[in-house]
Amino acid sequence: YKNPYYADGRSVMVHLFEWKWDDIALECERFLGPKGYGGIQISPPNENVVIWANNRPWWERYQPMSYVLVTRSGDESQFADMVRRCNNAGVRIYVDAVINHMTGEPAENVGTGGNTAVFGEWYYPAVPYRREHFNWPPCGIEGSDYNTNAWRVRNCELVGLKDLNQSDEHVRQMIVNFMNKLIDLGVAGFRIDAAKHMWPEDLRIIYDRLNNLSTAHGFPQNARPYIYQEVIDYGGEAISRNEYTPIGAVTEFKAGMELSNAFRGSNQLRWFHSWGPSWGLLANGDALTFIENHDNERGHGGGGGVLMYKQPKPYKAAIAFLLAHPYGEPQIMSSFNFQDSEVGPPMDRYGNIISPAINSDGTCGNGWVCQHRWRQIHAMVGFRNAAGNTELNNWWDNGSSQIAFSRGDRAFIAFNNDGWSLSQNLQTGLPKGTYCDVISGDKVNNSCRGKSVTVGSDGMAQISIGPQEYDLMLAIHIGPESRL
Ligand code: QV4
Ligand code: CA
Repeated sequence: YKNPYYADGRSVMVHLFEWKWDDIALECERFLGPKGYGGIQISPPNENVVIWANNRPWWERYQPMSYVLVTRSGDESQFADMVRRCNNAGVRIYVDAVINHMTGEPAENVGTGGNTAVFGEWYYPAVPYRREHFNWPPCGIEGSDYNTNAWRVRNCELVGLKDLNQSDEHVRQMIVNFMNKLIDLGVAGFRIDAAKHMWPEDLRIIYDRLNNLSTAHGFPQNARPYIYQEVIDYGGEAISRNEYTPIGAVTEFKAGMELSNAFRGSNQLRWFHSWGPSWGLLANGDALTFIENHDNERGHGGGGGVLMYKQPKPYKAAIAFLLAHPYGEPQIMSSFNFQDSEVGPPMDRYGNIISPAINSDGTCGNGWVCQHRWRQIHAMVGFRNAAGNTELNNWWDNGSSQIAFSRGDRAFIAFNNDGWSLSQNLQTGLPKGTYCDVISGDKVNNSCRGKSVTVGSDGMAQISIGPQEYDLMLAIHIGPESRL
């Protein structure tokens, strides 16, 4: 359950938060496939309750009404078309699976697929679920439970969301049917929403009943779905992420917290020489790493304090480190612009999501941020793919926040988060030649729009990054995007 089964030579997952299936299919073909992205986390594909009272907030999608594949992102045929086209473009799809709970008790009672429920009776006819399928009698998770009471965190309601009993055979079967349907449609795995709120032994039984990935969609024989479980664990709680690593990968929230802290200037980059488990992070193969997610970029999920698109310079640098370093399975966020933390994606007055516009310079419009299209970010996907599974070598630092390292003889990166210039002759590990820095500009017509770096036959090169430059890192690698 810990292998994302990316296509050969690819890496990096992007969360296309609230995107529509038709738009994702196009994005796979016109951008993500060509740029080397490995996969996409999509928003929950199953029917959710419609909440006009809050003007269609993004979080309505975390209140399931049924497992019918109809949402604002599209219907089942659009979903199937997206998965097929993305797989054909070499890009895998990972589903955000909301299986801990159903809805709360909203005033409105119609789902995105037109189904209704009887909230007061815990009755969801379109699944079907009835009262006996929920943890009973209902109780609400209180703040103090997280530190003291694992049972209540798992058997009581998370913010009033009706809590399914995953030890019930019928509940297991409905969840397994839903997930297997998605696997048969060609998805490569799942984010398990609110995994902390479910018992690991129940999850194990559910995972073990999942089908192998579909060979009809290009996966190898006997491939198990990639499973990464959302467990927020900064330490000190009654529930530990270590209870979940035996059954799948886990979201590593500490990675984004530490990198945000450092690139904000509150910690020196030299300490990242030992980045990985010795920082208290999960074992390499267990960790889904990211800077920010859809919750903490907007202060949900105990969030806050992480870098996000509104602080572009340190944010891009934190992502560059995340993608350059071999530790973890990295994911990046692709957001829509927001001021209000509840507001949903750009929509028309009927509630239909408005597609991103693609500007002539490749950036997005219509309210979509599209970090995955920022040059400094997609260039680092190319860097990671060029680096492959090479090790980290040639670490250098100045005793403060100027650092550099190489990945085997394939890729080299330097960062300057100090308030003065970096100007050094450094070992890049790369073959002799001239390389374009992929951060400061593309290679166009065999010349560099940004900086160029000349590597000598001994692998050494003069590296310069001033303190006031637009970006604080420089990256070069083998392969046509960088080498002249
Ligand atoms: C309100 C009150 C409750 C009350 C309830 C009574 O706040 O105190 O009990 O009414 O009915 C929305 C509202 C929330 C409301 C709730 C139920 O924001 O105010 O409760 O609906 O009506 C997202 C949002 C939540 C949202 C939820 C469902 O973040 O605000 O709740 O969707 O729409 C913990 C967990 C972690 C979780 C994180 C947010 O350990 O698992 O909190 N993260 C995941 C997702 C997240 C999602 C959920 C879990 C739930 O990443 O996006 O919550 O599926 O850390
Ligand atoms: Ca639960």
